[in-house]
Amino acid sequence: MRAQPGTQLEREGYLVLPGFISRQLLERLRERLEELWTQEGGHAGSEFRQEPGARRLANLVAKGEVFREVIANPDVLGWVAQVLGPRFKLSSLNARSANPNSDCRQPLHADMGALADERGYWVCNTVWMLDDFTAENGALRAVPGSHRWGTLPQQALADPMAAHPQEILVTGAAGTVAIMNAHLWHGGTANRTARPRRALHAFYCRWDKPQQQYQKNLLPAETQAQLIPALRELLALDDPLNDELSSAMTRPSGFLK
Ligand SMILES: O=C(O)CCC(=O)C(=O)O
Repeated sequence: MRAQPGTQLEREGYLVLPGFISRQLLERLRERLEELWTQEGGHAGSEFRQEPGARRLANLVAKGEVFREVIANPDVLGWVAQVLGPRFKLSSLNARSANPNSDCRQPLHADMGALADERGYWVCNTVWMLDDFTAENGALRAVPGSHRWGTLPQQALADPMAAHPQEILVTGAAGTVAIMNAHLWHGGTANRTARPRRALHAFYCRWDKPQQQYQKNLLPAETQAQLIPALRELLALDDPLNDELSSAMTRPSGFLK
């Protein structure tokens, strides 16, 4: 089922679900991410992208059972289906922590530089807030309705870094999940507090598009062998079309491309 015209997700391009992550899951996610940041050190995020002003981690499906729970959450998958239709797959699972006392912010962008095509929307992100998202600590900014404009910020704006007159901040308490049509113009803002602002990005794409991170290549064979059929399907592990599309991806997508 597609998002119905008139629903907030279709009209504004995002939806905020407060209190979605249980206290126990929140703790497990924070603990595992901090462990990985310590273990990976200067390489953290390098399978995808490293970013000034933020700690990142990539390829998280390969890095713990707890992350496989996240990507397969049935309620989230239901919301994603409202954007992408019934046939979609995981594109990537990354973490991003906006560094304390940093001026760094992101340009407005659509994920993968994606524009909706003749079949409709093809990218949907879900932002799992592991800390409070506030006006001071690097909450996401977004321009409501921009997923329907058929143009990208770098084409339409003189300066995608600048504040947009229609932008809003997507805030929420730790434990909130935001579902976001990823054609929506959005970006991270500066964290002016003394504590990191951590989030997971479980990113999905339509069945006929390449994954941002080719899961079959990135997941160790032993992990793949243990996965239940529903997860294999979500990760497109047995999908020849995905092999063709995703293996042709030569470099990760940047913000503006
Ligand atoms: O973590 C965030 O606030 C959003 C980051 C984002 O939009 C991105 O990295 O593409």
